[in-house]
Amino acid sequence: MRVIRACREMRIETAAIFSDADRHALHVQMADEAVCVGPAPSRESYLSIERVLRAARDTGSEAIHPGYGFLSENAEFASACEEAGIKFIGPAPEAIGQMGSKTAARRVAIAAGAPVVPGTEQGIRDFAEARRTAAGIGYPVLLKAAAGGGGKGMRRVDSEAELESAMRSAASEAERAFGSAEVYLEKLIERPRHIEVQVLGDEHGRLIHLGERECSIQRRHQKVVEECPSPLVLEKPELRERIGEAALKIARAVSYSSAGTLEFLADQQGNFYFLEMNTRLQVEHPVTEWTTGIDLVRWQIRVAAGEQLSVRQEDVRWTGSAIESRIYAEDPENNFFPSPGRIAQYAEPAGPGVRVDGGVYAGWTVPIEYDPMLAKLAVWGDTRETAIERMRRALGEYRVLGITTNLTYLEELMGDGEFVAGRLDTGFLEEFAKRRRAAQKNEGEVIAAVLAAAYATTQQPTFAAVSGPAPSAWRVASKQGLMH
Ligand code: MV4
Repeated sequence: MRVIRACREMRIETAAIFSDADRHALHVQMADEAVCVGPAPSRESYLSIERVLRAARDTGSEAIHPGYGFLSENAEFASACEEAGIKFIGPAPEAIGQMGSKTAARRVAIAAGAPVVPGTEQGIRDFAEARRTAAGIGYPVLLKAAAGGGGKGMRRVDSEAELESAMRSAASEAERAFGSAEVYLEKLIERPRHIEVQVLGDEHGRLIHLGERECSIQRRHQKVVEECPSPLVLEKPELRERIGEAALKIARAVSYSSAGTLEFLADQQGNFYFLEMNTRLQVEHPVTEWTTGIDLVRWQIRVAAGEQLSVRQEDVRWTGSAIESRIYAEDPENNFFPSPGRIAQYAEPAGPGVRVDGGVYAGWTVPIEYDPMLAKLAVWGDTRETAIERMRRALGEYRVLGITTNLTYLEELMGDGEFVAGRLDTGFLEEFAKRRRAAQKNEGEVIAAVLAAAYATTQQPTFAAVSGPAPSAWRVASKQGLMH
């Protein structure tokens, strides 16, 4: 949807692909034409290089935007596009390949003089080497999959006694998930913040950074809320330039073109370390677009067409605060279990400072086969406080009936004292869950106390004693969990 919108504004015709499970998806209706690439399992459709390229040829496409996920960070796919004479809208296959190996990415960063987490530059070959290196780094350490990213195959190791079995399980998980058992070691940073930097380059060596995004609000390596600026940058404005410069050093070292993101961890002392690079457009790009006024997808397309990046680093200015919430079809009261199904009613929020990047409509059935993200809601405000209040307002306006969503949960999050104070780290959502449970328990006790008191004074059984005027249909639906 995002790519189709950019293309339409540039008068570029679009052809979408879809799997059997996505036959009725919104992007299929929105594109100028659409081609089925196979059955629901992504291996046989969206992940099939052959089928995607055939669809491109059949539609006479000149270029492919890979979106995010699926083949977007697949160097083999980028090469195959090149060989087929179809422009891959993204970086060169070499840059994707270099960053795809997390150990190679660390070596690039070290050679470029950027700060990296203390750890190994190569994969670990055996237990003896693991013991030596871990002792050198100092416990606790983190075992990671070289071909991984996103947290899979990661193991925390607190002492030498745990090292051998952790290595065995990390390596076998890595082999199963990524087809490579290579693992490496890093010093564990306790409760870091996750801050990433957006970069944008052309194919003539121009490269700029567009500042940071705060991405610490995650659950099981799924981001939930992202913002620009990071509250840490609001506290220490000089951090943006330092972390931006570090990102540029690394991106330059692989001659990066197109849009890319460098992930950093920031510790409680204000140090930051390069973690890995994502060589694609990211889900959370709207917050950067909004604070900088730069259309990332439009620029991806322009630089892929060979244009020079006309925005200079000194032209980049950041205005106000932007926040994005990811709207998921999931049940926060039931361990965030996916809640696919038919959307009975659907109404997006609107008004000042609100942007919805959605992919759903009333009457559509959220397929069980894929990620249950329905939409992204982004807001802008002149200050972080204004943006938070606007997000709360917009979440309250959002109507999704028929399935369970995280809308109410997000609304609560916008009112959380720690969030509002900007005290964020990667443990935030776990702590928030504890605060919620405590509040829910307290709410239950208050209701019980009110009912008891009402009965004591009126001698009338409960509901009639305490209920006011009859509630509206919306409110009844809300209380019964039919809404949101
Ligand atoms: C770490 C870390 C602490 N120390 N590395 C998780 C996903 C992957 N991209 C890297 N991750 C982490 N690497 C060291 N040396 C903590 C995490 C981490 C994390 C990072 C970003 C956002 C959320 C996270 C949640 C748990 C752990």
